[in-house]
Amino acid sequence: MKKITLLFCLGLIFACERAYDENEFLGNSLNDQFGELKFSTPLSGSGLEYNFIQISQYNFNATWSKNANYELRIIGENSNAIKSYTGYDNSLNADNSIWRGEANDFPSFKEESCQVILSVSDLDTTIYDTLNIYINETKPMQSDVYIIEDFENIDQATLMQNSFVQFGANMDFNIQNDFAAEGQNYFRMRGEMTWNEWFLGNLVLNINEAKTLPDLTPSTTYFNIAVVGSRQELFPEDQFLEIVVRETDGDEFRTQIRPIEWSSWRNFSIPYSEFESGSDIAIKETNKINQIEILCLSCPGVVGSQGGCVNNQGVLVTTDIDFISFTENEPYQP
Ligand SMILES: [Ca+2]
Ligand SMILES: [Ca+2]
Repeated sequence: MKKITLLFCLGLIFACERAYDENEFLGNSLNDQFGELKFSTPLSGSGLEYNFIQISQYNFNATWSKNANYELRIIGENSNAIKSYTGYDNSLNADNSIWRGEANDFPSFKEESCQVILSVSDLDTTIYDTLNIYINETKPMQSDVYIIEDFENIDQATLMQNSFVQFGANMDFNIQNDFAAEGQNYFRMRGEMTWNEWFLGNLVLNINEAKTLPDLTPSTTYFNIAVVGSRQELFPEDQFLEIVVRETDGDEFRTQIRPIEWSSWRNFSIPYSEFESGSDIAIKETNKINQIEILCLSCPGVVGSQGGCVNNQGVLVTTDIDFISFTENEPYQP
């Protein structure tokens, strides 16, 4: 009898515990579903000034009344750089909003004012809070970045001394200084092929002694380049870049970014191991790289029977580039 009573009591406790858990679960869920969405503590950061040289990471804080979808956006007022965070939670904290000064993609942040916008949404309401901060010092360059060309400290004639621009309409292969991915300058590769030719022009970068790479492992090395098509979102069919890496021993390795049909800067970090060679015996030796060629190509605006794309007539090819580098161990972080 004693045993039965004990079992009964245990059963009762267990049942009560289960009922309590269920209630709690229902309560949270009901609150998440039907409770009013409002901030409990407002959006705050770590002061107004952000110095990523002195302090490597910051985070943001806020709490709201229930679990809901949130988006935090940090927007650089001059650069238009964006860093964003999204999730489903009832707070921003050191676990879900760590910021080391990086942007989602190019353009990178500058020393500038930034607006921080938090939006939290349930099925029928979106609440906002905002904050203004200032970046005193941008994030330090990650380790093991080998910059090949950022177009900041080179003049047009020097840059183009080994390069070639095809005959065509509106050919524009020039350093530009509006809306760069990084710094002030980038390189425009633009034009229109009015005859049956895919190749518009190239940029040939010789790697001099000062820029010679160390002997890096191809499988942990990335080739990085910022690329954007037309800002007008009018893209010719099949415009692309071909990238050729050459070594002193005559080996060459190629890859393509194809097609290019987006209108804001994107960083491409291509594992060097993915570059292909036509030769079975070519060996990638980064310390022997002495030239990088970037070719701008597009389906020409001629009829299909000639191997072209008739819809490309009158459409400008645009494959702008910036910040060409190699990195070791990880992709370049804009
Ligand atoms: Ca640049
Ligand atoms: Ca080689």
